[in-house]
Amino acid sequence: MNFKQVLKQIKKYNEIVIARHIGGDPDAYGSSIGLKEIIQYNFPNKNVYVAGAPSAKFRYFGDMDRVPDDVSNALLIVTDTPDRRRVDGVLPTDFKYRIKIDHHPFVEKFCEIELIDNTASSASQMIIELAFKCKLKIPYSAAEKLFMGVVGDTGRFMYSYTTTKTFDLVSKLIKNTNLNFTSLYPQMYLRSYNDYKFNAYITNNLVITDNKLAYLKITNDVLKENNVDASTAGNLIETFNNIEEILVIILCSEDLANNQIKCSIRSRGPIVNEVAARFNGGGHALASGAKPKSFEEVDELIKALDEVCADYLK
Ligand SMILES: [Mn+2]
Repeated sequence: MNFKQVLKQIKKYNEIVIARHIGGDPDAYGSSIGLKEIIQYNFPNKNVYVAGAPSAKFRYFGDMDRVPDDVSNALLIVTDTPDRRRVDGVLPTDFKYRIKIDHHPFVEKFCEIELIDNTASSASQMIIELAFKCKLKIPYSAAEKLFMGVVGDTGRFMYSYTTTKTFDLVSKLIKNTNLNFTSLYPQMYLRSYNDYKFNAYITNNLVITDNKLAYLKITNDVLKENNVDASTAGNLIETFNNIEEILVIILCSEDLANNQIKCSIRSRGPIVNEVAARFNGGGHALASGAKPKSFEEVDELIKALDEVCADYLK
């Protein structure tokens, strides 16, 4: 783990592109855009771009950039992404040099420098650490994004990989930038009434097995009837993490546009990312996603998760 090596490469390149994983979440957006703003602020002559698809839900993080066509002399920094195929918007092999900054369990090496800390709560936490260790100034707007990234991945400092280091770094971030962090929560947690109604639909239709696995298969017709998209269920899944009768929950939404079923999985104990990896997915031990191709495969995935729950309960 060497943050100084990262700084050395940042200093070397005039053109820097920062990418994160597809289906960005607050940590993905926060770590990539936060890092961009830090580099831009400390090295105003460099051209720094953030890559990847924009998201209406997370537009408060700011806009994505148009990445130059020719990046053969540019540095790529990928945050919050363990594997090449999940990088959004750019092809790592197009770049001159690659750096990964990530907190997921290791999947594959595709960068010259791989800064991996799977004890870190979030990639945003690692960017805060990078800035402090390398004595880079953190502009206010970057502090906002990095704070929201940490809050997103830790569930407001609730999940188990929230450590004293998380609190130390965040505390220092707030002090150094005089961050008004409570003002950031409304935009993060505001939901539409329609989403709440869909939340009620999920609550009323969940199937719960004897092994405390809850699942719901949501067809495109149901999505249309409820006026939501294939990402909505996944965005609501945290609200089902505190139900006594449920140990693991999987919500599976038909995603016709991409010819797959978008599955989000959350657990309060059983390890779920190994099963997710067998169905075109992965992620954290207790928070994963998968993208099987059909509802037949979804049934296999549900069965495998039910077995994981059964083993856990023994
Ligand atoms: Mn993350």
